[in-house]
This record gives sequence, structure tokens and C-alpha cells, in this order.
Amino acid sequence: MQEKDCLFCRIVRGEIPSSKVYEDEHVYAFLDIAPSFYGHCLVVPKNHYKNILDIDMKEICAVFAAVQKIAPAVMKATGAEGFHVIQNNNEAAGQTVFHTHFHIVPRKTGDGMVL
Ligand code: DGP
Repeated sequence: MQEKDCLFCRIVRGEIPSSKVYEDEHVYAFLDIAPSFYGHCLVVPKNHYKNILDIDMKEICAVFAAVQKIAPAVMKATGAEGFHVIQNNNEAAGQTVFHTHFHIVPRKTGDGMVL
């Protein structure tokens, strides 16, 4: 189930434009609007869940399966040699969009970035 006014629900529905990198029955992935590194993307369940504690088990498996497909493709496309998977829950931990999501942040040796 989706929410009418949720930003990521609206992106999934195509009401707000995004740069799609992957889509399947349960999952939508797109480039982050404020990338920490070139190729930074977000992987979200199509249904609305506030955080990782709310998400249906079948759907979190689908999200993780998508992360396993997307991360190597992002590394290949960007020339990265590694990547972070980051997932924030609740405002105190830095969550700003309350539709659960996983960040895939590609990294290169010596890129100097500190997350
Ligand atoms: P978090 O802080 O973990 O809740 O991450 C939210 C991310 O969502 C943040 O890295 C920026 C990204 N973001 C926010 N608004 C938009 C948007 O309208 N489009 C896209 N593509 N990303 C967005």
C-alpha cells in the first residue's frame, strides 16, 4: 500500500521525476538527488513502510535481492571498486524521508570521502 503524499511513493508512481536505475514487482531504485558520490542511488520498496522495522519480510527480501543486483551494476557503470549500503531509521539516526530505503554509495580507493 502506498501513501498519497509520501515523496518516495510519489516517485514510485511517477508523479515526481526520477532517474530510474532498476524496477521490479516490489522494488524501485533511482539516483539520489544529493549524491554523496557519483552513482549514489536509493533502493525502495514500492509499498510504503516508514522504516526497516515496519517492512514486510517478503518485501525486504526483494529489496535486498535488488541491492545485490544493483550494486555490481553501479560499480561497473561508475568504475567504483566498493560500495556502502546505508539505511537510516528515524530522525535521530538521520532519516529524512520516512519511506524506508537503502542507499548504495559507490566508492573508489583513495576517493577521500568520509561518511
Ligand atoms: P535519508 O537521509 O536516509 O532519509 O535519505 C534520504 C535521501 O533522499 C537523501 O540522500 C536525499 C534523497 N532525496 C530527497 N528528496 C529526493 C528527491 O526528490 N529525489 C531524489 N532522487 N532523491 C531525493
